Amino acid sequence: TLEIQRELRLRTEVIRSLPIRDPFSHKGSHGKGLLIAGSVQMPGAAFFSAKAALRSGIGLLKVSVPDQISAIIAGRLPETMFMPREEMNFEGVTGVAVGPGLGRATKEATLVRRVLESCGSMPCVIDADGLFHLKGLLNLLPKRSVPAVLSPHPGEMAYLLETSVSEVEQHRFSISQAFAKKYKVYLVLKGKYTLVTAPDGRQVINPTGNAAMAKGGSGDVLTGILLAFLLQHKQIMDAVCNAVYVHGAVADYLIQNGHSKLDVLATDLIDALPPVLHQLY
Ligand code: NPW
Ligand code: AMP
Ligand code: MG
Repeated sequence: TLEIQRELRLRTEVIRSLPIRDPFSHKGSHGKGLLIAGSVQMPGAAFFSAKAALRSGIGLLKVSVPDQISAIIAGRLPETMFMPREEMNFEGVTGVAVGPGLGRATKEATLVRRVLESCGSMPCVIDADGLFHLKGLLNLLPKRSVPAVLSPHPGEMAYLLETSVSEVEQHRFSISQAFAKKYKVYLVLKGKYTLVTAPDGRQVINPTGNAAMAKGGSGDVLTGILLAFLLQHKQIMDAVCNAVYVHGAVADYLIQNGHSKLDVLATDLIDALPPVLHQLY
């Protein structure tokens, strides 16, 4: 029998399940994240994900970017540490995000493969160009002991499934459910009313967010929030649903507080995390 369990993420549930910072905690208690992102063409994407992760409570963050852009990011975000691409390893890392601004050169596919094979027992987020490289590596997903989190927009979902965007949009629920179950992943199908599906098929619809987010960089911000939240929540489903909720709530907050839907930048989403999180705590 096909039992459909579908619900709307409620603000009360977000408030109930957001992580409580132990008064005796230290930076190591809140996750040691590794972000594999960015390229010479897209340093911004790495910056957006990194800053969003730091603004979302992550304890320590290392960023693996090409050497040519590390100074740009360090200059604007000195809280980050760096791991050169050639020396990439997962020592002391407790969670990984891969993909934003990575580019589609074939050598970057190795990075995604290494995350899937070496980090099977820690949370990981695969987004953007990470999803592009994942296409030939899908068979590695079900082998992981901790399911991966994938955050495609409909274009990326269509690419992974070799179908059209309109097909994805028309069958968001069934397509998401089949994919999450088949590959044992948490699937975040983005867009208005982003749909989160757990590996068991359970589905949660996100009520926050607006068309101000329809601009380059918005998704990269979500990747950072996802990484930070995965390292601080007990349940993966709560981490993912809360990240998506907060990401949209930030855009809603901005258009209620001095912004129009035209002018919101990815940077603004990150800068509005503090007041939005303040309201939820
Ligand atoms: P279109 O454009 O409407 O014809 P890509 P990307 C479709 C980085 N970024 N619903 C779209 O269709 C990212 O992190 C860096 C339906 C097109 O076919 C990635 O690494 C930035 N369809 C990289 O750029 C800021 C949709 O999918 C295709 C859709 C590429 O990511 C920008 C586009 O997808 C960006 O974040 C939707 N909601 N969205 C930076 N400043 O460094 C898209 N499509 O080719 O994967 O392009 O999403 O921009
Ligand atoms: P990406 O395409 O990866 O940059 O991701 C775009 C982000 O903005 C996702 O989180 C989408 O859910 C969100 N977004 C884009 N357009 C809209 C919209 N019209 N309404 C609500 N959220 C949107
Ligand atoms: Mg994206």
